[in-house]
Amino acid sequence: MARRVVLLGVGGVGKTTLIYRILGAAAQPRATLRPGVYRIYARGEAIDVIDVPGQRAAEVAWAARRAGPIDRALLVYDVTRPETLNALEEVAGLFCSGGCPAREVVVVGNKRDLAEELGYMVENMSLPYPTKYISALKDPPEVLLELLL
Ligand SMILES: Nc1nc2c(ncn2[C@@H]2O[C@H](COP(=O)(O)OP(=O)(O)O)[C@@H](O)[C@H]2O)c(=O)[nH]1
Ligand SMILES: [Mg+2]
Repeated sequence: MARRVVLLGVGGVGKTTLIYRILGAAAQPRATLRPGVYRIYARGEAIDVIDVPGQRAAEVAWAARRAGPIDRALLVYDVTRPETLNALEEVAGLFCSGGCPAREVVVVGNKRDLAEELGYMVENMSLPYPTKYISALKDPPEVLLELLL
């Protein structure tokens, strides 16, 4: 069975942008299994990347729970918008309520490029998971791919 990675986060934080940049990096052909599920092959492994629809926290969390067991959940927020980190706390709480369906959870602070331009960045101090800061727009695809592996 393919490794399953789900991206969670409220609308506008850059989930789809991140997936499309990674798809561009996959050396082998990929297929869209159904809307929002992309299969890629990287380093000899099949990975299904699941882009959960929804704008609000509850919507996103429940859509993700319906996806079944997950190897890794990437909790994505926008480092220039503190409210997206607050919303992520709500998403994480609902997604993992009564037992987390993801074996691993990683927080992803996106839009680091924009934060550098603005001169401030919202760091994750509230969610107790390892955190990576990235730019889905500017980082090389190979670096972004590491988030899935
Ligand atoms: N500056 C900057 N903009 C980004 C980055 N990632 C995404 N965006 C922009 O943020 C907006 C929302 O992105 P999208 O991928 O649709 O977010 P989603 O709703 O989480 O899927 C788009 O205008 C993207 O171009 C980033 O790393 N840096
Ligand atoms: Mg999207």
